[in-house]
Amino acid sequence: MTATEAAEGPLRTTCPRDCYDACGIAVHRRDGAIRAVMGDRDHPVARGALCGKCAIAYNGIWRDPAQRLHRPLRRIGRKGEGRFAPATWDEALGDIAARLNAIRAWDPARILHTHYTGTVALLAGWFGLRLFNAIGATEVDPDTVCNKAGHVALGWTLGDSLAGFDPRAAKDAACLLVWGANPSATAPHMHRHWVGEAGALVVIDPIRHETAARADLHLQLRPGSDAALAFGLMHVAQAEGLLDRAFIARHVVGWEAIEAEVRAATPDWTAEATGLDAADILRAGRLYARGPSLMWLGQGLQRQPRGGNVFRAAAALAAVTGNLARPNAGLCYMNGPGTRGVDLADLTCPHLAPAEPPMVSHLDLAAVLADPARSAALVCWNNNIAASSPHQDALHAALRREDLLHVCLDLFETDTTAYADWVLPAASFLEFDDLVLPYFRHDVSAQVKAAEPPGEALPNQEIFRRLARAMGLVQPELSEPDGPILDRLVAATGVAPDFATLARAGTLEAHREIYVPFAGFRFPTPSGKVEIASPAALAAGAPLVPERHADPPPAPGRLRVLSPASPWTMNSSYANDPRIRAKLGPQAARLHPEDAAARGLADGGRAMLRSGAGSLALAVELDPEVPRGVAVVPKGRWPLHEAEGRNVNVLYDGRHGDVGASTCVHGVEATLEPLPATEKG
Ligand SMILES: Nc1nc2c(c(=O)[nH]1)N[C@H]1C(S)=C(S)[C@@H](COP(=O)(O)OP(=O)(O)OC[C@H]3O[C@@H](n4cnc5c(=O)[nH]c(N)nc54)[C@H](O)[C@@H]3O)O[C@H]1N2
Ligand SMILES: Nc1nc2c(c(=O)[nH]1)N[C@H]1C(S)=C(S)[C@@H](COP(=O)(O)OP(=O)(O)OC[C@H]3O[C@@H](n4cnc5c(=O)[nH]c(N)nc54)[C@H](O)[C@@H]3O)O[C@H]1N2
Ligand code: SF4
Ligand SMILES: [Mo]
Repeated sequence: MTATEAAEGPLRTTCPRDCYDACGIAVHRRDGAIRAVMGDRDHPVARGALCGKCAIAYNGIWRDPAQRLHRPLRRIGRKGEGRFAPATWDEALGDIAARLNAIRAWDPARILHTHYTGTVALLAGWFGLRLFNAIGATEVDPDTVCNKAGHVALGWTLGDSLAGFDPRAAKDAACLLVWGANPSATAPHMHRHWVGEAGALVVIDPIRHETAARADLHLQLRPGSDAALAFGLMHVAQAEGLLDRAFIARHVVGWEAIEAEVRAATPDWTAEATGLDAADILRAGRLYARGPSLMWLGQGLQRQPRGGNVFRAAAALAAVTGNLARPNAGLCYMNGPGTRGVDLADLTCPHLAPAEPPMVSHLDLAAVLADPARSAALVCWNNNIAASSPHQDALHAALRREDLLHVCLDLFETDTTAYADWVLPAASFLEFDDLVLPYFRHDVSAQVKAAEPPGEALPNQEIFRRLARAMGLVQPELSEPDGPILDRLVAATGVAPDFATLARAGTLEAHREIYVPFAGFRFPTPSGKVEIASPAALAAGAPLVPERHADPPPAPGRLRVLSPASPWTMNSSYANDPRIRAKLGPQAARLHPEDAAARGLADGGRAMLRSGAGSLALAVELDPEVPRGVAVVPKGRWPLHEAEGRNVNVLYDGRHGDVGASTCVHGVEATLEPLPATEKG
């Protein structure tokens, strides 16, 4: 133990994974080296424990020097082979800068950059956009692979998708509705310590995950039938005098336009459309509408072909029952930096862009990368596209293009780095200071440097500063150092005067009183009201009002493939840790025993899952809790660890959802056929 540690205890920092929990971490060190990474006992969410996956990975591959990238790597093999030779930073940045400048002089929009939430810390997540804004590159719209439909739909309806309820409100709420989220995997501490705080817990999910199993009421509906359910729940409120007529009159536009549809959504109709029991629909409608109720809209919920419509219908339910803009009532999709007083533009500097930056959807990435007229370079950071983006076979084929300059920043050699011309070693969150604004609680948390990066690895933002310099770009924003930015952001939150003060505390609450989104009933829509009827939606080609829609059940012989989060990986992160891989077991499809029997499949047998886009050989796991017509194949495995070099994303052709060119990966339908035991997959 160092003298400092003896005096002050372990170093406090924050987990910056894309996770609702944003745990406080205690780093135990001895003689300057990290001994153990554990949950911070004093942190209100972590309460002394990391989740299982981080407890393994932060004490495994993330700190294993043999697994981490140390130096820039230059490709010496064919793309996809993953053969590299080490190079110096000067060689790497010199070559990348020269090639990017040449493309820039000709058509900067053919430089693509894709980034997502490998880390959500602000500098490592967002500083890089300054460079790409300055050169007028094309951004692969990050949210399109995750949650864009929900953002667009809530933007239309409420004016803001990033102002959600304060989780501290739960203990005074009569009902918490968890809709298409799986906290038991994706917010494990909220699952354990928080979801039970409200009077009643209602979960709406086709899968009976652990949070659903502990709920007072689990509505295990058919995938894609949630808008019909929302209308059914509004019907219960309408029929039982539980509508908030005063709220509707003052704060809602468009109730009259859906009222007849709500009247038609009787419990019997809704039961038929969703596969639920009418009695459960009644019970859920009463519990929720009586309120005060909180509605947590999960990201899994909107990854459906009509996910935008689902979100508009759900938000309408919250509005017409008056469960918005009140203490202990509200909805949460996620909480953005704005609820902490931070403007992301301070980090991304959109003013540097010569024009509105061009964008393409992740769903079109394979097609754009296959086309030299649309792409000449790709810079990828915080994002493992070869594992996690749709249309996997087509994307891998496009990444083999010899004339595409591909630069990839990561901590590890991944499926994506295997295709890169240059792999640049990034420092991990344990190795530099940064700021985390959790997207569930309204906290402000410090990420604090606990160790030196391995070898020559650098934080993303430093790599982008050096690249900008190598490219001869002189705007001062491109070289601004971390310290002043962190101090400015912390000061903007108001929780502390500077970063060092926050770092000593670890995490501070941004609001002393419970935060009430849309307080004073101020909705930042064009009308200032909740827009169930949205002219903006209509202008974008969507219906004026949400529709009483349910996807039909899969065609005979087909299964709806759901590929949600696994408790053992963070998206694709950690699937390279041997202890995590042991937890994951073989790639498998979980399905109902009757669906398996109908196909001649037994537990542990091998089968081929086949969609219009591709096919995947995997093991079969029987689970009576999975509803009929559904196969569950969790996301996050690394194609390069699989015999066939593929994961579940080979099945999704990248079809756009109804709103925002956003993913509808949970809308994939596939057949499943037995494979002879000898045929390897
Ligand atoms: N089938 C299916 N596919 C899905 C989904 C689904 O539900 N089903 N979900 C989608 C969703 S929601 C998402 S968000 C995507 C995300 O999918 P991924 O892009 O796989 O996300 P992550 O694993 O969070 O992070 C990506 C990479 O960031 C790296 N990384 C971590 N920290 C840093 C850092 O500081 N610097 C750098 N340079 N790299 C770092 C990690 O090592 C990792 O390789 O997957 C999508 N894919
Ligand atoms: N352990 C772990 N935690 C994670 C991640 C991870 O990969 N692993 N990923 C992180 C990221 S990037 C994100 S975006 C979040 C996502 O976290 P969540 O919001 O919890 O989303 P998912 O796990 O994708 O899906 C949640 C649930 O949506 C359900 N679902 C699918 N289709 C439908 C439908 O039609 N109707 C309803 N009602 N439910 C449906 C699935 O059955 C699943 O249980 O998790 C974050 N946290
Ligand atoms: S991934 Fe989530 S649950 Fe796990 S340690 Fe990080 S914040 Fe906590
Ligand atoms: Mo995500």
